[in-house]
Amino acid sequence: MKKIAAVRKVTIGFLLMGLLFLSACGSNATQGGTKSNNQGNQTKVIKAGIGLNEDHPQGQGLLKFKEIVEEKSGGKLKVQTYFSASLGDDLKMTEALQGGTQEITIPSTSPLAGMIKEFSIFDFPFLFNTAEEADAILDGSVGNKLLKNLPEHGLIGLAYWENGFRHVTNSKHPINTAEDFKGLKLRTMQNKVHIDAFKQLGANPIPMAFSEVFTALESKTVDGQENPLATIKSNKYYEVQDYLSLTKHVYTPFVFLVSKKFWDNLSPEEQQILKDAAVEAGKYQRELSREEDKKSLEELETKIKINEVSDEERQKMAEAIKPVIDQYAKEFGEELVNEMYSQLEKIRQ
Ligand code: KDG
Repeated sequence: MKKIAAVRKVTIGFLLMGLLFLSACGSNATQGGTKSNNQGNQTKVIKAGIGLNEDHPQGQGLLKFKEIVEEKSGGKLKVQTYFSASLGDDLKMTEALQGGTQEITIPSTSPLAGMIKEFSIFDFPFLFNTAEEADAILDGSVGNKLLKNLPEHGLIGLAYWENGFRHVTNSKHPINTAEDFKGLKLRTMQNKVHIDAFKQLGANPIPMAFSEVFTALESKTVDGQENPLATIKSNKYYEVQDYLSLTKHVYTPFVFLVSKKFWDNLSPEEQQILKDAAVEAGKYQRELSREEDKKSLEELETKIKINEVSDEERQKMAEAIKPVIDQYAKEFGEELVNEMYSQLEKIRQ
């Protein structure tokens, strides 16, 4: 009898301790983005993950976003930042937003074309001559039309940031002409316009996620890759590549995404804070990206053999790829594509 009473006492003791522990945790737990302190003041925690490093303009832009949001919300919105694909690559993080297990990511539009094919109109090689042209199209009717397609995919698009103009690195030979692409095993983003464009130039495109690129170059699974200068520098591709050819063959935007599941639970004031911060930090990020593009070129000149590609040869590459663009323009919708081209024509007048 005494023994049973003793066991009962111990069990009740453990149960009480367990409950006490849970309630203690409860007051500081991160539950679906919301945390409350002992005074019951609600703080919403925002998990924001990106693929590039903290030192990259994408990382610095995210830190600027965090600063603005926490300042404007008086600390009621807290941004937890995750860099270098620590939460996974663009597609994995985008799916996490759709599932509501992550709140923010800023992927390149190219991998998203698998979900919203029209995003790939920005992947047409040699489309933009300057970053300012890209800003005008992205921040204009064309860019906004594409953002409006996102909610049906469980995503909210707040702004476009800059990944930048892409150039080719490889371990075989400098690329001066379209001919020089022949037989090169080139890593591309998971984007069919990029894949078909490089195939059209005679290269052997191998799509893979961003975080796999360095190892693929180092192990010579691929001969080369293409990215903006800031990424080639930040991810130290010069350690495993010999040639950098300034092809400037395509411009890649980033799109600032929020989980619709999270967004729909925010107040209009909180939504406005995130929207304004994404746009303001985006302006800062674009400026930083353009400065970093110049600085990276200077720095890379001491680390890898660089060659310019003449406009004449870039023109020949563009002509060789044109059949691919014409084919995809039909698929993505000629009305939207023509709206983009006519706006570009106006800008260039
Ligand atoms: O989030 C970062 C990636 O979107 C970006 O680096 C993608 O340019 C990219 C690439 O080559 O995958």
